[in-house]
Amino acid sequence: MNKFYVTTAIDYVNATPHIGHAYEKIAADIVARYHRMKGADVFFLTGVDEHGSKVEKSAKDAGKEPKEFCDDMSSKFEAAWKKLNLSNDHFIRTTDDYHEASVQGIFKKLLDKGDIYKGTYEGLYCEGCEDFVRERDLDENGNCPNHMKPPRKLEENNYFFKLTEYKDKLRHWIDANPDCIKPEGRKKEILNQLNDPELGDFSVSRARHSLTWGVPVPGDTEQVIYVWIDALSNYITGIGYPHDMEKFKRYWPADLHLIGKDINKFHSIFWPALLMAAEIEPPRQVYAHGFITVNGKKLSKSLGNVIDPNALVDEYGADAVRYYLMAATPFDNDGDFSTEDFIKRVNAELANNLGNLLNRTLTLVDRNCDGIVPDQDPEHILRKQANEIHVVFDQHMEKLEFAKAIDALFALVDQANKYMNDEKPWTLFKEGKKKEGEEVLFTCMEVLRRTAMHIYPFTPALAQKIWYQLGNDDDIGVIGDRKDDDMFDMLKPGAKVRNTGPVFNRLELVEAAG
Ligand code: ME8
Repeated sequence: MNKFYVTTAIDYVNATPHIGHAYEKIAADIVARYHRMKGADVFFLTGVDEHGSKVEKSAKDAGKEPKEFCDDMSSKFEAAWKKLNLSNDHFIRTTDDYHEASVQGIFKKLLDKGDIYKGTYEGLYCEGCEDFVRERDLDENGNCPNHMKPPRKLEENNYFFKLTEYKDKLRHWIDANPDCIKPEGRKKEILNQLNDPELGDFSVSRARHSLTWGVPVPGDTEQVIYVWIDALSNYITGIGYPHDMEKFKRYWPADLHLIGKDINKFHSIFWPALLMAAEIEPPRQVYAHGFITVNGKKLSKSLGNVIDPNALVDEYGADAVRYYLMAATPFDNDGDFSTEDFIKRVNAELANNLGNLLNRTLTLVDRNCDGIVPDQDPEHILRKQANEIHVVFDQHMEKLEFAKAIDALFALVDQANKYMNDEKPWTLFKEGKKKEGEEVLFTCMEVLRRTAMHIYPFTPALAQKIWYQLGNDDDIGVIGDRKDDDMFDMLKPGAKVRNTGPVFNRLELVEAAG
């Protein structure tokens, strides 16, 4: 059996989850559900990043001890992801004991090997990035362009990682594995950075006097492990490194690290280099997605445009939010969120095009076929189109072109609606052409069945409702347990359909939620 290991970035818990965080987690869930349906042994990991100066400061501002603050914030992330119907196999917290112990073990291994050494660092540190920044990258006001805040000067004795030893190896890894960094533009960005002579060894610890909230460096009470080393390690500690090596070997290397474009360097340079140093295979693919914006602007507290995914789900439901975020934005680029467009699109596609096709079809089956799936399976052109869509859909899904996959699927739904309008099965039945009428209904039901299977990773609850209404019984199980092999010829003549009302209720705009 194939395995598929997919991860997300782990979010800083300095603030509550926003729609950008949700976007990435939903994408990973879609990938996980898609591969489970393909029959793979999937492991889907997500979680939270709890250490570092940013979180330490937020805890202080909230008047709480860091651990207490993290407990509270982490539970908010976990609850938000449950609400969005994420099917993660584990939720990792970087304050988990097994994780901290493993991070110390990795650090010690590299220290013993000489890949980590002691030195002095002097530079500008941006708390927002949790990274050193270069003077020439600051804006005209001396601010970090990502966080619009000035970095602070830092001079410390730190431990360093010998990145310079690994630059050639990284280039070789990228050359030998053309898909290891995606999209292509992000790969170019990494190659440029690797060719920059200024990219040298980087600091992997902080002096305890400047940061206390972190994993202690083993054997040095004065130093704390740099938050990025701690955070990146989650991808291996979360599947058992080194406490459950059987599980680790089952899933590593990661098939897909899903991350945002702002943290590509950490994942496509630092992380594979650290793994090489630790003699662990690098991941198969790092995919750096675009950002969700609102009115073309970055989500930011000061602009007051941060959208809470919980409020959206409460008002409109998880399926609608999942669907819209993936359908309306190109995954490899930035995409804008607008509540008006969200409502319009979801109503048009899920309620009208898809929901109405099901409703019309089942009403006609009730009226003309005693509510029984007819025993008519014509080799209609739509079936051929559905087969083609199956291939196109898969091609897009493999490349994480979610919006294109959805477009392909809805082209088929549109075809089925048109076919129903053209063929007018209600007239065929009236004219006594029962066989012809049944053929039209069977074909539409077949399209609906396939659509339900394809759309399942995006809108699992909606897909299950369609599945159930089409007359699938418990012996067939829930739709997510279906495997890709079942994609063909599964409609069961003789099954009783369940026309129990709209599978997707039209949304009405609620001002407060958006
Ligand atoms: O970077 N649209 O955490 P984070 C889409 N802890 N994605 C967005 C986004 C937006 N508007 N804003 C943020 C960190 N993200 C580290 C990661 S991983 C070992 C450590 C994405 O809370 C962002 O790009 O700042 C990242 O992938 C994730 O949300 C967490 O961001």
